[in-house]
Amino acid sequence: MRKTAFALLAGLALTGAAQADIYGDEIGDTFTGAGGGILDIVSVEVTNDLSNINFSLELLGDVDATDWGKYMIGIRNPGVASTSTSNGWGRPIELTGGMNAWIGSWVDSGNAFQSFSHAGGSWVQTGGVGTFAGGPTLPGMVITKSGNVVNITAPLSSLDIALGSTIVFDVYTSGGGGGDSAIDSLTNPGVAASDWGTPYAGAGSSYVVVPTPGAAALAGLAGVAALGRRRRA
Ligand SMILES: [Ca+2]
Ligand SMILES: [Ca+2]
Repeated sequence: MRKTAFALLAGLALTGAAQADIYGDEIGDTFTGAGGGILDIVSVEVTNDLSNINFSLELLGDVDATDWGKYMIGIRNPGVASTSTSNGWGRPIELTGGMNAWIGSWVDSGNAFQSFSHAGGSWVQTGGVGTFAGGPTLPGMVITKSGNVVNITAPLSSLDIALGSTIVFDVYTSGGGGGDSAIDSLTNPGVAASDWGTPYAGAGSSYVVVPTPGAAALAGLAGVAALGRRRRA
């Protein structure tokens, strides 16, 4: 019995915070070489804990050397009925089937991002961190850049993401123009937009937000087993 509990705990340790889903993308799948690769997504690693979700974007170019790129994430939550064919920034970018949460970020003028929700039927900014982002700056909100990597951490609550849910998401790069489209899309291996303002729609990929209900139940079981051990000690 005790061995079973230990095995469960070991398994949870392996599948908990250490779990990372890495989504690869083609290189060179942009219509323009502007920015020297900062608009070309190489891969994105997604992780979450009980409070926050983290997106680590690996780009072909160096965002310290060239910093005008805009990095955006569109999300569809299954538990939110309202969806939009647009996004929090009103860019010509659509997640096929709709989205209801949005992150818009930039790494010039200091790093910053804004989170948006469409849960109420229209886009509302739920939080922001960094220069010009507005607020509120929620606990857990962080954006950093270094070399080829942009790292964004957002509270699950700011994006209506529920533990155990399977979200659909895509990551986009763009320029600073208000009408600039998705120059690269993580989940599209081809050229996303054929020009700066060409509207883009793509289906996205799925990510399972841990812990799933099954894992949570196992965690509870393991916790009871640990409590039993302490009481016997
Ligand atoms: Ca790419
Ligand atoms: Ca792509």
